[in-house]
Amino acid sequence: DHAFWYSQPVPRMTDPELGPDEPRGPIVPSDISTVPKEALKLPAGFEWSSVRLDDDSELSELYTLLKENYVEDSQAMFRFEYSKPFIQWAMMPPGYKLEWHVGVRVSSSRKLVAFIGATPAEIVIHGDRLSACEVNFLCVHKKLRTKRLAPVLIREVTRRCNLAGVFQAAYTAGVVIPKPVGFCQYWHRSLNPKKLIDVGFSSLGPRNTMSRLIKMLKLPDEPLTRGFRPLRPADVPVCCAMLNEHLKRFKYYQVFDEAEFAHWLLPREGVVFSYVVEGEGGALTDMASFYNLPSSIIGNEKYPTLHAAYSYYTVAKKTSLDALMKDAMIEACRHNFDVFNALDLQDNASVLSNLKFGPGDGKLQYYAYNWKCQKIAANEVGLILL
Ligand code: NHW
Ligand code: EN5
Repeated sequence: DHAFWYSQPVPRMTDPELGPDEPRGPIVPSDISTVPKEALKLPAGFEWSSVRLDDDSELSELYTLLKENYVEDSQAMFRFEYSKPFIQWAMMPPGYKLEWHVGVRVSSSRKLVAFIGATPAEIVIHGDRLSACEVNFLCVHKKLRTKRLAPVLIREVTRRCNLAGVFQAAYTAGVVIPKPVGFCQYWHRSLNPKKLIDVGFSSLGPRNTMSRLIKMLKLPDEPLTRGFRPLRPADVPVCCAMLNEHLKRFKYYQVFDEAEFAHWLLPREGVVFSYVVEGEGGALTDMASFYNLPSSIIGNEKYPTLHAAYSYYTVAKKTSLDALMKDAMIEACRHNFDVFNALDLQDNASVLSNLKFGPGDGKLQYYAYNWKCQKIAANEVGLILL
């Protein structure tokens, strides 16, 4: 089994874990001279087509492909619905490459039926710094599933990354494939419990009532930390250094230059919400952020959309992580999100229960392509992919 993945430079499922003193490194050497110059062959009737995400009609095609065919929960009740500005944010960081936005079209109709995207990133894993890429938005139209198209997409994006001298990748998935370097669990904090229960996202415990639950989950109207305010362009140098310094504590993370930090963290309406704590003398002491990733509620007439905020980078230096996460949730509530989601990575596990999060039924596996290394525990994961 795993006929595709076992042809790739990834560990086998049955490989023993690397011991603490065994050397880490690439599984196959990086040799740009042997990378094929021509695209892989697609099945007859399909062709490669890089998707121009700065063109609204091509962006709309990818948006629709994902809205109708991307990730669902285990019971197919919810499906991610990344917005168009979110897709641009996720796929067009500084240094992005059009050729890494790999689309597949039906030749006759031009219909976009599959996609995989990669973006460049500096990744640190167990202290080794790699000029790598992050891979996301792998999607094959529902009518073309189980025809081994996904391996062709993955091989093609790999070839295009290799041509640019990139031989390692970071990616996450809800499924287990060879071979995770670690995994995290999703936790959820209800902001709008009545709607969440109505749509089957959560349920009312046997010894609970709606009014008790609403009261128990009620948040203040305004953030509680004095000096909590949106991140601004002038804050970028200080906050970029703060975040990079914070991430050094973990075993899998991304390094941001100031342009990347500005791209990933400056507030974008309806996409990413970021805040700092500004002290009396104007010193920036902490930051918090979350992104907006709604899901369609499959087959629900009354409520078409679940509005979910996902915890993004939070750095607690002077203020407690607990207080920062709570202020982020208060902001999410003010912006009418239904639920606040977080992974148990970084230091999150230590505050989630207190803040009335509960564990979800979803796990997120972390992967490293073409890199052999030791397993990483959830609280040693610093990397947050979208
Ligand atoms: S995870 C989200 C992935 N997308 C979805 O789940 C959307 C809904 N599902 C689909 O569209 C975030 C299809 O089911 C997909 C599979 C396209 C998932 N990752 O075509 P076949 C990401 O985007 C393997 C990797 O027949 P299909 C990260 C599967 O194990 N592999 O299946 C993406 C099997 O291989 P095996 C996955 O259902 C990272 C083969 O695909 C996978 O029609 C990509 C079957 O292919 C997944 N999520 O299409 C890797 N799901 O060996 C990047 C299934 O087991 C690697 N498979 O036989 C790095 C590349 C860059 C390197 C640069 C140096
Ligand atoms: C790569 N960038 O399963 C992304 N979500 O728990 C791709 N469950 O929402 C990888 N099943 O537990 C994506 N409610 C992998 C995740 C795919 C989506 C997914 C899970 C994460 C999820 C919900 C709904 C379950 C519906 C039935 C869930 C319980 C919430 C409850 C709130 C109150 C406190 C206890 C928990």
